[in-house]
Amino acid sequence: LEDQYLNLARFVLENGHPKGDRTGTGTISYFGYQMRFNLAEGFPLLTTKSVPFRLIKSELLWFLHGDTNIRYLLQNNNHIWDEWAFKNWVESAEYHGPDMTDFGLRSQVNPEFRAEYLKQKDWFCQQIVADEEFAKRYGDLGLVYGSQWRSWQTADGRTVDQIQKVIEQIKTNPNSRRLIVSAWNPGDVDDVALPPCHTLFQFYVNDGKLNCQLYQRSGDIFLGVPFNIASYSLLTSLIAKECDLVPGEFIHTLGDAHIYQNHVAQIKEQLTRKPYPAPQLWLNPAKKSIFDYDIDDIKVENYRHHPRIKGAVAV
Ligand code: THF
Repeated sequence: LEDQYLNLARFVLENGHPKGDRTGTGTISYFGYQMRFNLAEGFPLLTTKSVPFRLIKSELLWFLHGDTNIRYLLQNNNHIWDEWAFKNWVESAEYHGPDMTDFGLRSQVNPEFRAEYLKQKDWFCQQIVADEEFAKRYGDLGLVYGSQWRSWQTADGRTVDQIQKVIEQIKTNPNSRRLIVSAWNPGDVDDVALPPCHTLFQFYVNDGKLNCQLYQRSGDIFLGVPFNIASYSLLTSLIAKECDLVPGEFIHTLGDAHIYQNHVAQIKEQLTRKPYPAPQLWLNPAKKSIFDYDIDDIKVENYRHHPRIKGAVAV
């Protein structure tokens, strides 16, 4: 199971080329790659480093609730989307703290700046949790996954709940070739902080199994992709359960598959490690609708893993 990921990392290290990027960090990049994870073999949470599954669950539940405000994430001690909201705050007229221009890159090269940045971001996060009004103004990431999945805005002013609709279609018309959810809205992408990386996914029902393929336009192989694999495998399992199907394959297709230059040492270290058997996913049998799950209704069991490997997130 995990070999699919390790082969990707090895392949991009060997065959990728240096490529500049929006964040200024620099990457090794390869265009077009596909992995297949058979979910019958176990749950594809990587074991060659510790991957914090609690962050994956709370992020997915956040998407599924249609929520786009990082307040819910912070209440669950999940900080993976902080930078994007923090950017809104420091660029606003209300912010009077130290200059935070280009904080992503500067915090990686300048330890003094990093300390100040972390202090400001800490204060910001506390404020989001403590003050609902502040959270409304600065915690919202706008038209990100939650909103595109659950309330896609149409030209004539309606909204479409793509998740609800695709589940209904899987139940009533499983042979459909239109079992698609799109997060990429060309009318919006110029107005959002971070246009969706997981652009589009499609389901396919065969032999009582639910398969899912994701097209991801851009994949951060060291930090993001392990999250994305687990997140979509979880989503597939949740929807399969609601539709009385078993999870089949998760097929992960990547566009720009890249390893950030400041993750190369980490990924090489990871490639020296031998995978453990994959863990299993546990879903509370009392829950049926995908919209009813709480954090504690979802668990991984028998998760044996190598130690954590740290890497900085490019902003
Ligand atoms: N930006 C970049 N540069 N890479 C991404 O993968 C990415 N995401 C989301 C939005 N912007 C992105 C956020 N997803 C981590 C993991 C996933 C993220 C963002 C950050 C991360 O830092 N993971 C750490 C653990 C962090 C912790 O414990 O708090 C790790 O070691 O895995 C694409 O989805």
